[in-house]
Amino acid sequence: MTSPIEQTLILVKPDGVKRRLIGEIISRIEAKGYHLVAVKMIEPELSLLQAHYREHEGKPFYQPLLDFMQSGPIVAMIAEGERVIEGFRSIAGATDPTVAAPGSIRGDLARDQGTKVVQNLVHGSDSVESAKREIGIFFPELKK
Ligand code: D4T
Repeated sequence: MTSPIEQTLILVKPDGVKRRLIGEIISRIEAKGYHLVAVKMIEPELSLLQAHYREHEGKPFYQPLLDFMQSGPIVAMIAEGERVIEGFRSIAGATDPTVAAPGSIRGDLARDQGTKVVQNLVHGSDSVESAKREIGIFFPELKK
């Protein structure tokens, strides 16, 4: 079986940065064997987050999600490798950290904090199309 090399957008969310987990998260990505091809710390503009999370507009957690994502710096990264989109979502674990599998980033390092939006440390693109779109949003300077 041959798999194409993919790229995915990974974010360390403000809870991950505040809890000093950037290194731990990057270690897990690299230990799995993926290559980081771009990394930067940013405080994203509202318009950038609105573009990124447009699919969630109107949902009850939408505004809390935007507020949370603006509550401190985040780290944006592009990781590369065969099936990296699926592979990173596997090492990130389920969206709800309470039930995310032990061994995953969210399962080992996060839990329900009683907040209106789930604080789950990381984001990873969920498809090739999303990855292209999200990399364009967070890394416009890399557009070919
Ligand atoms: P992200 O996009 O941050 O990687 O997370 P997921 O891919 O795992 O989840 P998502 O896009 O469906 O949700 C985005 C963000 O909103 C929070 N959330 C989500 C929440 O607080 N309540 C919910 O019911 C859902 C679905 C968690 C992640």
